[in-house]
Amino acid sequence: MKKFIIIALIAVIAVVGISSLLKKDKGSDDMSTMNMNSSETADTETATAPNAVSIEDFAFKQANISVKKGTTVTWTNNDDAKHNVTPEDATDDFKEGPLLAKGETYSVTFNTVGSYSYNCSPHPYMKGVVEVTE
Ligand SMILES: [Cu+2]
Repeated sequence: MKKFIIIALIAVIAVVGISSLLKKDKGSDDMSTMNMNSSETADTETATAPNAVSIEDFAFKQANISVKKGTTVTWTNNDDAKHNVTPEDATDDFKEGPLLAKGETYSVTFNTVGSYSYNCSPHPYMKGVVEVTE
């Protein structure tokens, strides 16, 4: 009878021990999965200069940007087609740019706070806005 009790005790200890080990493993698995997910999220955010606008696929990217007063914004044409930057209301700072071939750039320094809408004169449906803040 004593032998049976000892065997039963060992069995109980073994079961409790194994199940707590399994729980631990599961917990650490969840943790590592979470860590992987958070680093993946960070990687997907690509850092682009806030004052750079790419012209690609017949669109300005990003179409809407916000910069501080005194910032020079540079547009780069990455399309095979020629594009330009044409302000809706030209100012002393912001004038119509030349037609840009692929790889060419156009830069404008915005010295006055305001909202500057522009498009591409050959393709007026291509639109963008530069918000200039204090
Ligand atoms: Cu265009």
